Amino acid sequence: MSAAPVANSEIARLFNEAAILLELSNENVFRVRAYQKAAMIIESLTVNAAELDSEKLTDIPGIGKGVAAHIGEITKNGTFRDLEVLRSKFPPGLMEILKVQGIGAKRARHLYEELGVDSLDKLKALALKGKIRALEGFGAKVEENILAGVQSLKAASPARMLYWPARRLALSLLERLRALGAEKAAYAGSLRRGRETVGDLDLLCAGRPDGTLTAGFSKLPEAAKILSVGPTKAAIILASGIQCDLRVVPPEVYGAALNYFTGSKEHNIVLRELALKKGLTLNEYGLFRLEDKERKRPVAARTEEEIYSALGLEYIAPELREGRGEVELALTGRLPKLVELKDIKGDAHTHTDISDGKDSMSGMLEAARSLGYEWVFLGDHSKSLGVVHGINFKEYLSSRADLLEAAKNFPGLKAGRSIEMEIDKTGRLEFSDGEIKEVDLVVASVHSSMRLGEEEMTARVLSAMANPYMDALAHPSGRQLNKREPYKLNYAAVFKAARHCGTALEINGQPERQDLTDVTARMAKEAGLKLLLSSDAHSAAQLSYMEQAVIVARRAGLTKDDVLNCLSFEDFCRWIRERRARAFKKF
Ligand code: DGT
Ligand code: CA
Ligand code: CA
Ligand code: ZN
Repeated sequence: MSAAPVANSEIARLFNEAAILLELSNENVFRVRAYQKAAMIIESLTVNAAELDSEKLTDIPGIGKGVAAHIGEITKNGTFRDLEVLRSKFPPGLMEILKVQGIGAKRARHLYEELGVDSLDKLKALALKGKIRALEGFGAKVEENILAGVQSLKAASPARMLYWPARRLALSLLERLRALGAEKAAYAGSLRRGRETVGDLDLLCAGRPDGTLTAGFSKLPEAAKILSVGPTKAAIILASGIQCDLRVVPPEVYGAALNYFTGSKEHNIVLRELALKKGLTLNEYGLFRLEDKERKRPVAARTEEEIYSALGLEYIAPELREGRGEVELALTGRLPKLVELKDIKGDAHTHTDISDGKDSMSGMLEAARSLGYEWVFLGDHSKSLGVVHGINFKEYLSSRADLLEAAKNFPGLKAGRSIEMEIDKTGRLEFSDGEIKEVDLVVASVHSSMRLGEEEMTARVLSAMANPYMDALAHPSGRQLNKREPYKLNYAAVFKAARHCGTALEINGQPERQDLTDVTARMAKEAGLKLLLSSDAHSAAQLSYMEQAVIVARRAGLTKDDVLNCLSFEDFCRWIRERRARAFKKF
């Protein structure tokens, strides 16, 4: 058995760390970008970077000799020299400070150099004493925000891992388990249910319970710490700090174990109660008749499908297994037919390198085509937000002409030019009425003054929606998981107004956004609204975040009919035209 290669996610993590440390060192911004870009490319590879030689690595667009050499070092040593040199320059606590909302490399360096801030606790203590505001470029407001940031960071810890990186990790571990001889391998638990964050990873294998798999698992390079190893169970802590549990079961009971360890606990309880009513009993080894005291001859155990069917239920997709009434629906054949990734025909909220995206229009079109999309809207911000260069109306028109030109190289892919329109503090959209009506698709969102009270924030969003050209409300809560709380919004009022104006609500697929959430998206559907799924991609590789949005949509119980991305380009454009015309009559 050869040693398993280092996971792509781990390599990406090291490059991102190097980028942050370079920024702290006030290094040339191009070197910083080079590391960030390398991290992004490696994270999106479908092969293990650690298994490629330097020639193959440099064949990958965006990976040069330097990065390839670093990957070689990481494969051998788990780190690279340049990173170690950078690490030695700063105290480890400084990386923690950078997680505080509102503190970037520049501020962190300033805090460290001027006040010796090298830990979250020190930062909090100084903020409470009012010492931060005195620093040049900080002030009382910034100090207050920093304090709030430290608090919400502490409240969120121990942080649950975001779905997307957790799934990448799990998939790479499943590969290892198959290489170790597992007949079948899957992730279970909250990850399989598609929860927005997960507490730990639960992996399940079918194989001989003789201890080979668990022992091999505990010796993987990803295992930073071993918690326990037995013949059928093992638990390790991964480098990122998250726990990973492994269970090994014989293939005959794989379905029962998968069902049990997928949960949720609430779903399992409802299933067990139903089993009892039918004179059956359900556990991780199978579904048995109560009379079968020895539990030797299961009615069903090999697959989940057999178990649901033996219980008289439709198959329940893992995303619905939260004990929210799904078993009652399955009993009477009323489960929604959930939307699937393959139903998605296009993406409507993206960014190019004209504002804050990393890739050109052609790069984005190429990626959209490789995903098999029928259509894509390439967007950019309307307004300059901090470092982001937004576009004005003139730039919109010229870049739209450029897009239509570039799209000629992609026959079969239809393209439109969208704008992520800033909703200002008073609820006005950035472009004038005469300008905005020329924009192919307008997704509007809030990025500033996010601390308004609920009433004021709701009024702000409602007044934006009164603009007939606002087609969709993007990332409607403004939250960033583990970082920033959602802003206060009266969803019932917003959904009612959206229904009136024909505005779509977005499910944003950025792993740290995921809003609307499974709960609010379900409310939106019940309020009669259509949902727009988007990757909000800031690079070509990020177009794949559409899958994250689909998972949220499935947890919300959405079908193809609820999701605008399932329309053909022609029908989607008709939807835009008709909603604008209808909305116009009302205002
Ligand atoms: P997490 O890890 O907090 O994101 O959430 P889960 O759902 O992955 O929870 P976890 O890892 O504690 O357990 C995985 C699954 O195993 C859980 O969804 C259902 C099953 N399970 C664990 N403990 C129990 C239990 O005490 N009773 C029942 N019925 N099922 C359990
Ligand atoms: Ca779990
Ligand atoms: Ca667990
Ligand atoms: Zn945005």
